[in-house]
Amino acid sequence: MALLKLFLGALLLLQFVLLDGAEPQNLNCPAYGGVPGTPGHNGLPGRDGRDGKDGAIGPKGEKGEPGVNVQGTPGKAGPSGPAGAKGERGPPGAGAQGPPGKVGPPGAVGPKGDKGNPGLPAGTAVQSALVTQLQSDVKHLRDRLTAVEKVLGFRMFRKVGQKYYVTNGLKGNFEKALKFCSDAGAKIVLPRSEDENKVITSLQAALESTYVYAGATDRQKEGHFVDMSGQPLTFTKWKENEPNDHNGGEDCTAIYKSGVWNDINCNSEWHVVCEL
Ligand code: MFU
Ligand code: CA
Ligand code: CA
Repeated sequence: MALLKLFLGALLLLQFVLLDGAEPQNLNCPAYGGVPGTPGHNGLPGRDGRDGKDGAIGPKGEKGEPGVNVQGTPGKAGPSGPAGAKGERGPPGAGAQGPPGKVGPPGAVGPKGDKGNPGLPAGTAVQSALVTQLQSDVKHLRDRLTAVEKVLGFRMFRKVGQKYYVTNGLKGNFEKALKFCSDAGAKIVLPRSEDENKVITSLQAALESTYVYAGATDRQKEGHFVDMSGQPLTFTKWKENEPNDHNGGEDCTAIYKSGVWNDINCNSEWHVVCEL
């Protein structure tokens, strides 16, 4: 009897376990689709992309003006030089007793001095550096003023980069051109770039000049044009088929009003332009 009760209890328990885990039964009700919900918000922005590749290297900049603080600080004073030779003996006195003799030569070198004081305090060092800088700035300004004052002595001038091109509208052969420029503390013009070459043509337009002499010759070696220091030319603007040493007698250079160059006879007379 007890065994039957136990069996029935176990059966009941098994039924609960099985029914509990099961899904609710479909009760045959009709199903309707729900109303669509509102769209969700936009997501957060994504992370930054990776860096792009480096761009190409830009063109070279123009040459800068010369610095003003180019002079370094003065060095320490050097040691004193050796004593001079003993002076000649003075003439004897006229009367009974002559005047006292000259002071004798300096004595022998003394013993080594004590160790010097430590360096100046920081504030004074800054002041002394400032004075040095000002001295260098003043020198630079003086040099510039000297150049500008020279330029003002000419009838016409142009500034190009750090150079001044000057002229008095004078004409002469190559030798005369060289002398005129050197007497003025300048050099005969020699354009070193297209920019400089253009500035010459602007002076030529003002002068109504056909040719201006340039400081380049092939007197040393035919066909090999060099500047007045004998250095090869770094910029040229020869006209087509030039230099041609026409008639075997063209060793000087002239800039035509259009800017192109021609080798010409050094004795012909053309406008003179100098550079400072
Ligand atoms: C060209 C030039 C000469 C000269 C002559 C009249 O030669 O190269 O320098 O100007 O003309 C044919
Ligand atoms: Ca020649
Ligand atoms: Ca020629």
